[in-house]
Parts: sequence; structure tokens; C-alpha cells
Amino acid sequence: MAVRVRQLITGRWRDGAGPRSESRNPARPGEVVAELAVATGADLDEAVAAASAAADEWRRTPMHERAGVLDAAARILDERAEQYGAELTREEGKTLAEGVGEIRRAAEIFRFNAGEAHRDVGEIYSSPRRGESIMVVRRPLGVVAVITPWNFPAAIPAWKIAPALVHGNAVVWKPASLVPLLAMRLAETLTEAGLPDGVLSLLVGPGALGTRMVEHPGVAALSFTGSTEVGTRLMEVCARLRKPVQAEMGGKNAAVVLADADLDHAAAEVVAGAMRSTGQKCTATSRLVVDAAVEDALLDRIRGLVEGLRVGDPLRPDTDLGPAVSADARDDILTAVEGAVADGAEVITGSTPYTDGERAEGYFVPPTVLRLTEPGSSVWRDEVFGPVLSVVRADGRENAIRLANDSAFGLSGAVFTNDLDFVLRAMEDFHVGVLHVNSETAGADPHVPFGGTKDSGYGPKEQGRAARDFYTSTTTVYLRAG
Ligand code: UN1
Repeated sequence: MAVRVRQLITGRWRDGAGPRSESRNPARPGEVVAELAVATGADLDEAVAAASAAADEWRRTPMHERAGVLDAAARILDERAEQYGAELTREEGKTLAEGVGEIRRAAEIFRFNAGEAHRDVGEIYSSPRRGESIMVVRRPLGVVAVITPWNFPAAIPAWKIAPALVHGNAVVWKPASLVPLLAMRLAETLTEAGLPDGVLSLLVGPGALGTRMVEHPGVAALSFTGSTEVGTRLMEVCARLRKPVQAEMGGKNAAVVLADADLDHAAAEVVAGAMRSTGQKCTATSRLVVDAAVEDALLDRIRGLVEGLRVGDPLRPDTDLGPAVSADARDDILTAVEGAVADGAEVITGSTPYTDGERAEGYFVPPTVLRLTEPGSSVWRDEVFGPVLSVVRADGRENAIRLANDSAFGLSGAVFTNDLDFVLRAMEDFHVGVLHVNSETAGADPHVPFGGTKDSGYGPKEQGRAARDFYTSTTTVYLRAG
């Protein structure tokens, strides 16, 4: 039943030189999903050498031809969305609809980036000198390292790898060890689509391999998504070696609901933002700031919706909430909830661990809503990365904005109101990289910039046209006839 996962090195599929590893189904931990031998530093050296050798030919390949590979990959992903989506669900634990949806989303990301070949435009400036013009040309960075998390095993790698490739870079990719099967599926898709040997390498291995990858003299830059802790460490390596870095990290995203909001709509969006994908998104809604006048009415609605969520095997089509990704993740979430309750949080719903049946056997956690008497506790400050929503009451708009900004993070935020004045105020004063007005905090369209501020993000934004700024460097050319 388990799939044999191989590494992609020098264009060949083969075992890593390291020890055996596996991934398991978090809904049924007895079930091994994938088996592999992990990659080592020697594998990395070979991959980077092959990438460096392939990079020159790849960057000289017309952008439209590079885009053709991404278009073909998008078609393959669309054809296999059901199969790969089910595999994603088995390996990561999000629901089947979310798993299949994520594969289709990765296809859409490939298609958008293929379209960049039609849209690539440059800059020409007037010159103060006769007979001269000034232009800006772009070149790829060379071999870039891509390090990705387990929570979006297809979409996040797609939105890093696709722009890297279309702008002419070669890629060495280290995905999270929890999702090797999906990583292989994505890399297989690109090789089947015609990507030349060596342009992409897949290396599944321990965290230390990621550090080595970034330190490797053959690697020019890093695009990272993951925890703020690991991201900061890798950013320090990049700064020391003067390599460009783009890091997407944690979030502690707030939704603000004012008294004039449509409460049914706000409740549904807040619950979706907090609970979809078991809250395991850096864009998930984890804080709710609600105007005192509607606090009880909103919490009644939220409680009703959360208690209606069906928690169970994510492969069943009627499941709303799958498990946490691992035993450690489950334990961390439960510990955070216990700590909050010990600190005096009131449980609106959830919090009691499952003790029997399939939900105790798998890494399931109950969707939980906590009312805090005041902000500042750990569950308010620290990322929980699970289906846990912490609620505080706001007295007035000033106070609501202040509470929303009361975080070291600044990835996404939401405001629910029809008050244009407040919306305009939020656009200026709510310090987030992504602001939703009357919709939930998660989500990232492929054609628009994505990324956070404060502790959530560092370096140029991802996705859309913004991706080019990271994956290319510019030369300003003063051009005159000789
Ligand atoms: C989304 O909200 O659909 O790791 C994407 C994360 C984010 C991506 C979120 N970098 O959860």
C-alpha cells in the first residue's frame, strides 16, 4: 500500500544515500503512506552540480518554451487532480475537497506563471545625453533553493517553483519530510511535462540539509515558507553569505467584527477562516476581536457552526475537519488550549481531547473557541497552528484596531463592517500584508502579491507579478552606439 518515494537528482529518480524514512496517514497512524531513503549532503552536492550545469542552457531557452513546460504540467495536474488530491489527504490530513482543490490550485498557479511569458515587459528610460537610451534588463539568479512546509504540499511549492523556472532559474527543492509523496508527485509532473534534466532537484531530508542547501556555494538565493524560528535562522545564513532571501513565516491573524456587520455572514467566514484545513494555515483566523455590542450574538452563531462541524476521516466526503498533521502537532495544540484554560480562558466550545474511537486513534483535535478576559496570554500571542480561535471584546473602533495590531505577526487580517470610514482606516492602520474586507483571513490568488509584514514575512512578496522581483536581478544598461 505504501508508495516508494525517490529523490530527483541529476534528472534521475533514485534513493537518497541516507537512512530510511516514511510518512503516515495522520487520520490512521498505523498506515504508512510513503517510504523513502532520505537525501544527504553528498546527494545535495550532486544536485547542485547538475543544477549549475543545467542552469545556463535553461536560462537561454526562450521564456515561451520554459512556459510551455509549466502549461503542460498544469494539464497533467488537472488530469490527476482526484488521484493526487486523495494522496494529499492521506498524507497531510486536510479534507478530500481541500486536497483535490489544492492540486487544481497548483495547476492554476502553473498556468498563471506560464502566462508570464506573454506579459514580460521591461523598462526603457530617456537619457539626458544625446544618442543614448537607458534600459533595465533582467537575468535569473542561477540556482535557487526552495524550502517548503507540509501544510500546502502542492500549492506553496508550485508558487515558488513555477516563477523560479519561468524566469530562468534552476531549483533545488527541499520539501517538509512529512509530505514526501506529494513532493514526488509535483516533481514527477514537471519532469513528465518536459523539464530538462537537472533543472529541478528534489531532496527530501532533515532540517540540517536545508541549512546546508542554503550555505552551498552553488546556491544563489532562498525562498522559504515555514516557522518564524527556522526562517530567521536561515535568513541569518543568507545575510552572512549575502544571498537574497524571501521568507514567509508565522501568523496570528485577527478578524475584527463591528456592531453593524452581517453577523450570520461574519460568523460563517470566521469559522471557515479558523477551522478549514484544521486551522493549519499561516493565514488562518486565530484571533477574533468583536465589538462588545454584538459579542454574545456573534459567539452564539459561531458556537452553533463549530458544533455542527463533522470531525473525522478526511477521505470521507462529508467530513469538515481532518486531523492535525502529526502526534507532535496534536499535542502542541492540546497543550496550548490547556494552558489557556489554566490562565482563565472561558471555553465557548471544544477543548476536550478525544478519548475513544477513530478520533482518538488518529491525531484529531476538537475545534475550539476560547473567550479571553484580556489579551496578552500565550494563546493570544503565539501561533497555535490548529483549529483554535481566541476571542476578545473591543470597546469601540480605536480599541478594535489596537487589539488587531496587538501581535508580533502581520500576515493577514479581516474586518467585517459596512462602515467605509473604518475600512479606509483599516487599510492604513491595520498592519498586515493581506487585508480582507468582509471575507475570511485565508486564501491567496495566484495573480496577486502574497506575504506578510512584521515577524510574518521578509523580502519581496510572493506570487503574481511580484514574484519576478525576487527571482531576477536587474542590470541598468546605458546604451549608446559606439
Ligand atoms: C492560503 O491561505 O490559502 O503556509 C495560503 C501558509 C501560507 C499560505 C496560505 N503561506 O499557510
